[in-house]
Amino acid sequence: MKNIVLCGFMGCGKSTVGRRLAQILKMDFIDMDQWIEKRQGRRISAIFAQEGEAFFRNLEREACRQLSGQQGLVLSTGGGTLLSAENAGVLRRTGTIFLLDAPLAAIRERLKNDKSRPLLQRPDRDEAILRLYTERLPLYREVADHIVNAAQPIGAVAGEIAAYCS
Ligand code: SKM
Repeated sequence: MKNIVLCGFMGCGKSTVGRRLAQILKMDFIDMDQWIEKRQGRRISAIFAQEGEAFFRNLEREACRQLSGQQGLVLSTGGGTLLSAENAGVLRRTGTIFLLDAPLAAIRERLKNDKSRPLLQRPDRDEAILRLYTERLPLYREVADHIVNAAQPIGAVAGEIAAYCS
């Protein structure tokens, strides 16, 4: 079976849905942010602070190359991974891309107490979420093979993707 690649904005549920989906389909689950953190031995927030965003994007590009070489994966990507046409092309070679399309209000709610996102650690956090969401949504939609309504409960989102894949 092709890899299942989950894409979408921070807080849309990629990691939680991915873990559930992998259980349902008996596939391996990899969270790309965690995969990068493990190999780097530091948190993404530290990578951003110590090396800058461009360095992180290179790590992401390398992760896409390596992980697209594996099979049978449910892969939850970082919120910015699939904004790169190169990354999308690499991951699509061996995978199908699903966008978890969550409404802005749900995203705001899920990100409310989340301090782990370097792009949102700023005084105008609310405006930053709105700006990034508005900029990114059309790009996510363009790159996705399928769009799933992520406002549903986790089990329903995972079930919908599993049904596409079986
Ligand atoms: O990959 C991390 C990182 O914080 C960047 C990011 C983004 O650009 O939306 C989302 C996170 O998953």
